[in-house]
Amino acid sequence: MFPGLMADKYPIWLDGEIVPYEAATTHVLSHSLHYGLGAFEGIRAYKGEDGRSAIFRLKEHVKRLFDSCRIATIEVPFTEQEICDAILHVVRHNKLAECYIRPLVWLGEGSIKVAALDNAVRVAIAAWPWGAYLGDEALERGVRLCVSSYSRIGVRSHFEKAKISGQYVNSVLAKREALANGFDEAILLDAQGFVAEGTGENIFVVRDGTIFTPPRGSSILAGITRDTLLTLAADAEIPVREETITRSDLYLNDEVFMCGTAAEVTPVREIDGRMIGNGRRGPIAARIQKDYFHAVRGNHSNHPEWLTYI
Ligand code: PPE
Repeated sequence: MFPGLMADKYPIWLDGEIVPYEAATTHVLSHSLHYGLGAFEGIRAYKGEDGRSAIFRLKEHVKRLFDSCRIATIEVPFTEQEICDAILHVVRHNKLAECYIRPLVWLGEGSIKVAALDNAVRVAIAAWPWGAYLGDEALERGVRLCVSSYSRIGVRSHFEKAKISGQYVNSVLAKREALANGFDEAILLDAQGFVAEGTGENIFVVRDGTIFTPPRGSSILAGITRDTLLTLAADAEIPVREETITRSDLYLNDEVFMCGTAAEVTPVREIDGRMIGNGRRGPIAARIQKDYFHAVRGNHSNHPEWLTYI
């Protein structure tokens, strides 16, 4: 089901040092395994035309990890700078020119009571090569989506700005349902029925040359890729409106695409069995995708501030 994963036994940074893959373990009575209080990030590194590799928007990802922990009332036993350095260290140690990086903060063994105020806070950073999240063809041909039967958890009980582990049960179930029904990915509507996001991606709709995406503060993760695309669209003078999107907008449009660190910029060719545009990657998705891959690789990019060279 996950080709390549077993072979990717790269050493992992664990609580301050690099350990062999097999040694990066936690006890079955780790609090987070039972209750889901933990936080994680997904970050990518890319190699540019000049042969140099860089981590994309490292500081922003590490800041969001700390923001997630603040919301989750977890005190990280490292500084943001130490975690940035640790990420660079593990990527260099594993000699990875291009990779996905997964920092995880969780509560270890100790009390198994709900509050778990004194359990050790553990931190791991894994890094391994990872290709296209939604399949190799997805970036060019586009993916097939369904509107999920699950709603995005509402902002009264879901911290939309945090990547808190337990919150992802909602995504896991929606993704499993979509795959079981033969789709590539699900779109979740929020509690009111407005379009929120994919299980691990933000969503963009194009109509008459304007890009629309749900606003920050709605039931979406304010993705770093989303923010990148808003900047790239402004650079390209493509008008963007952050506004509420309905299910009608998913059907009445010229193009749809999704984005995320893992998913990068993935065009959508079908939603609920209805063809989007002409069923192929549209011109605005193609333009934004090209600009995105230039930016992450530092090729012909106006945003060197987004790169931390390895
Ligand atoms: N929404 C959700 C729910 C989400 O999980 C992600 C990231 C995004 C939007 C896009 O955020 P950003 O990566 O900052 O642009 N999903 C991460 C995890 C995917 C997974 O675990 O699978 C990711 O893309 O790394």
